[in-house]
Formats: sequence, structure tokens, C-alpha cells
Amino acid sequence: MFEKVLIANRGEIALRIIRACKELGIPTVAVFSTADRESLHVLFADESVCIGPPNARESYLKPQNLISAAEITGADAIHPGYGFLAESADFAEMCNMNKITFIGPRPETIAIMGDKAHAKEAMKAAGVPVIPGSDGLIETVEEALKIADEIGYPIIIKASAGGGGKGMRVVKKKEALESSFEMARAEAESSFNSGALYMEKFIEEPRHIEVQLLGLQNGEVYSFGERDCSIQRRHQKLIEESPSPAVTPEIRERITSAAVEGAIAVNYQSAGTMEFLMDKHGDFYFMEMNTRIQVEHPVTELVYDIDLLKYQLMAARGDEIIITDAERTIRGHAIECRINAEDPDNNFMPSPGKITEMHWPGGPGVRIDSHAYAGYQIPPNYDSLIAKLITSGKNREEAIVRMRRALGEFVIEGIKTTIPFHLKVLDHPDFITGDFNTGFLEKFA
Ligand code: MV4
Repeated sequence: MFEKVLIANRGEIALRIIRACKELGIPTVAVFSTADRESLHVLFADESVCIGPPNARESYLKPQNLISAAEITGADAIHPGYGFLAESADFAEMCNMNKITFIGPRPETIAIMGDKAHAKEAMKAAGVPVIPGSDGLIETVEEALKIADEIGYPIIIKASAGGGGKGMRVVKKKEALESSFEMARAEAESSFNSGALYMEKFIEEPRHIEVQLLGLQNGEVYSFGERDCSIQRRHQKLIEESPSPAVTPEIRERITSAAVEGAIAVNYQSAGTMEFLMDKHGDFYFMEMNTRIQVEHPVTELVYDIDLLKYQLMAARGDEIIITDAERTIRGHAIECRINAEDPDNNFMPSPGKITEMHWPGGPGVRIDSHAYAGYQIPPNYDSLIAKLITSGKNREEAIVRMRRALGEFVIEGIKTTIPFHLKVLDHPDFITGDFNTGFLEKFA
């Protein structure tokens, strides 16, 4: 049970959390750095506290500042959003020690999933399909050579403390293994302070398919289908959709059941996402689990007609949640385009600055989650997401047509955005037919 929620985040997700709290009648506290004084989340919350300078390490990433802000305002729960401290087991633990409800899974669950080799082991034990590879960590080059011979090249070396693409090395043949192994180890040590490595068979041209989960305090875990997030650039997702054009009802049944079994095995509570790689045969393998609400959660909300933030808050409060059959049934299709303050014609270089003009699209099947407005100054200190444009329709084609129409109506002046880029992707024949994988944007002209 809790009475007041502090939102340990900024930008569109802070607003999204405040909106859910308002609908549940929960008072909110915003926190902000000095770069975010004029931000909408500060205005929309019931109270606000400045937690430090623009540099996130001294504000949004500083556990003690957030705990103090909660104590000063009497907030007895903290929602971390995504990024920043959302997947810090230490922060979750610190909240609990201070009698503040951390709105997320238990610290132990966050820690297991944060260690990728450990997470894989736990999921394998729970019967979730995993990519063939080393059993746990690899200590020496000799060991690496032996295991690679057993599973066959190409292989991929991953950092156990990594995730999201950092510290990976693909090895195509034996001759390259030793140097790749040493490089991966050095990179992992300097990036994560841990040289722990493991190995997997390299899956060619996979799709990124992820399952939305919600775990309740009574141990029940619900799934809400999948999202296809294969349209990525350098591990940054740009377009996501639900359902995946490549997932049949039969695959959906198997992938969601596997994800639920895996989540139950770690007593998963709160909203979470299990990420899989899916090959061209429709075989899927556990990749990692994100123990937070994700940027792309709205596509799932639209096709299942649910409010995931509300359910996440209710689950954390220990409310009884009754999920109806209708809420477990997909209706239609939804697509999200991430509108970033970046220049797609210049290597997606960040384009912070003042938004001089802004006109939002509207009409049927259009949703916008954004903290931006005309006159808003985008600070250079944080990620470049300024709006999520989500469209839905009776089917994929209608969602695409609406997205094209909505992107055409969207006016943002004063900065560069990814809008023109999205319009090009939406006209690509392989996007239109749904015939793409994680390599799409590398080949995209
Ligand atoms: C892989 C893979 C192929 N085979 N693992 C990238 C992010 C990190 N979570 C794991 N990643 C990959 N792991 C095996 N065994 C290909 C990728 C990958 C990728 C995965 C999802 C979305 C985009 C990607 C882009 C490049 C590589």
C-alpha cells in the first residue's frame, strides 16, 4: 500500500506515469534537474523537487537525492520509469530499506536478470528455449575454442554484465576467435568492471520479438502478446509494432507461454518484458529480460485495450486486479514511431534546441505521448526522444496508412527530427510486406 508516488524520471515517461497516477487518484511528486525546470512533468505533478544539476550522474542517477526528495515530500513509493535507476537492484533495495515501495520487481529479480549469463541459466532451467552456447561463463581462450568447435561457427561472445548490444563480438571463423575473445574481455572490463563472458551460436538475420508481462503479488503472471522491435539502428529501436507480422497464433501461444513460465520461475512481480530472437523458421530463443516498463509499451496498450502503467501501479499497491478475457484478446494492430531530436541526414546526430513551432496530428487511431510543446527548449543532456507517435487500426495496413497520414500532419520546427526518416521506412516494400529483420536498417538506403 502507498499514498504518494515520486517519479524518478523526466520526459514523456514521467508524464505517462503522472497521468496513470491521476486516474488512480494518487498524488504525485516530480523531481527535476536544473535543466528541466520548464519541463511539463514538473507542471503536471502535484509537487516538485529540484534534485541537482543537469548532469544526470548528479541528479536523476543519484539514489540518495531521490530518497531524500521522497522523505521531504512524504512520498512512500517511487516509480523509476525506464533508463536511469530503473534496473538498479541496489536502488530498489535502498528504497525498500527506507520503507519506500519501489514500483518494479523485487531487487533479487532485477539482479538475476541484470546478469545475462545467470538470467539465461535461470530461464533454461525453467524450460524457456535458450540459444545453444556455453553453460555459464567462459574463463580461457582454450575453453572458448573448444566450445566454439562444439557449437560451430559463427558464434557470438557476450558480456554477462552487458546487454542491449554492448560488449558483443561476432566470430565467423576459428582464426579470429582468440583476438575477439581478448577484445571482448578488455571491453567488458572497462565498460562494466566485469570481464565475465559467455558464448552463443550466432543467429543470422533474427527478428527481435518481445513479450509483455505483468506479474501480480499473488504470483499470477499475465502476458499481453508480443511486440516486433526489429527496426533498430545501433541497438536503438526506432519503430515497434504489435502484433508482429511474423508471429502466427501458434507461435504466439508458444512464445507467451514460455515467457510466462520463465517469469513465474523467478517469482516475477510488476511489468516486465522478455526479449527473444526469432529465426526465419519461427524458432525463438530467450535473449534477455527487461525488468521495467518500456518505451514501446503503448503499442501493446492499444491492441489489448489496457493501461499497463495503471496495472503496474495497482500491482505494486497489492490491489486485486481482474483481467478479463477481452483484455487478453488482440484487436487490430498498432505501430509506434519514435520521434527523436536527431538529424537522420547526418548520422542521427542529436539536434537539441528550441522547438519554435509545433502542431500535433490527430484524428482516428492516433496517440501521442510527449512532453514537448512549442517554445520548449530540448536540453542537450539527456536522450533525444521528444515524442512517441502511435497509430492503430483494424489491421496492419490501416495502422500504416494512419501513421503516414499522421507523420505528414506533424509539424515540429526549430530542430531536426526523425519524421522524414520514418516516412521513408513506411514506403519501403519490405516494411510494407512485413518482411524484415534486425538487419533492415543496415541495408536501408
Ligand atoms: C544475438 C544476435 C545473434 N545471435 N545473439 C543485440 C542486443 C543484445 N541484447 C543481443 N543482440 C544480439 N544477440 C545471438 N546468439 C544478434 C543480436 C543483435 C540484435 C538483436 C536484437 C535487435 C537488434 C540486433 C542487432 C544486432 C545484433
